Amino acid sequence: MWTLHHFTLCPFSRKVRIVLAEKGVEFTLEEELPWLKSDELMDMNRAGQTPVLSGGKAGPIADSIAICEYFEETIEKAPLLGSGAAARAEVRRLTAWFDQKFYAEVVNPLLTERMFKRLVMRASPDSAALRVAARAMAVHLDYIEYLLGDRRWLAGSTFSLADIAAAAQLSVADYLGGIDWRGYRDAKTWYATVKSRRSIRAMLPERMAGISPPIHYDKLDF
Ligand SMILES: N[C@@H](CCC(=O)N[C@@H](CS)C(=O)NCC(=O)O)C(=O)O
Repeated sequence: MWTLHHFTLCPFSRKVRIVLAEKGVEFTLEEELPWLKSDELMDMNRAGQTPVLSGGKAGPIADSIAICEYFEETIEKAPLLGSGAAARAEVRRLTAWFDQKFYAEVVNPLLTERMFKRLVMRASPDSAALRVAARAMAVHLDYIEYLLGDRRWLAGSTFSLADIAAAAQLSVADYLGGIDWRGYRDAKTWYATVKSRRSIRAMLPERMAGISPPIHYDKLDF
């Protein structure tokens, strides 16, 4: 049985959890606080980051992209990269967009200001940094609306890893109170549809001790 070493508010851990659930892979969860750099985490991943998957034939596998691609290559069920080179390129482009750009501009600042400073540093959030993240969030929501203008899913006509990467990042931003959905009808409808998938819905009741999400966070109709 696989074990996923994850952190509840790590969007990369969430992405892997959703992929494993979509593909029907059984796993247990082991919580890591990545800033503590436990010996166990460092032994499995010299980068000292979550997620890491251990216990299977190939474990440990570190890095969410390596883990997702491993299962895409080994399990045929629920293909997540699309068919054809051009479709796969678009899925990979948008997955990287959310993993890198959205994380750097929105989720990482929110995690720093609203989670790390509060729980670890016992410091107040920097309101200027939160305003910059809120402006970036609005730009990203506009971009999601633009993509959905002529697509059913973010990367095209089928549900893909791009939707999962985006939903994983957005779910953490939403937990941290970083999303004002008003005015983003298409993005909201898409997120409500994604949220209602069993693979994502199962994660939403979880809470991080010391930080409560807004009331709408786990509501499918929000
Ligand atoms: N590229 C990595 C990024 C993983 C990552 O940044 N994880 C964060 C938690 S969300 C972490 O462990 N941060 C601690 C650190 O970088 O030292 C992946 O896709 O798995």
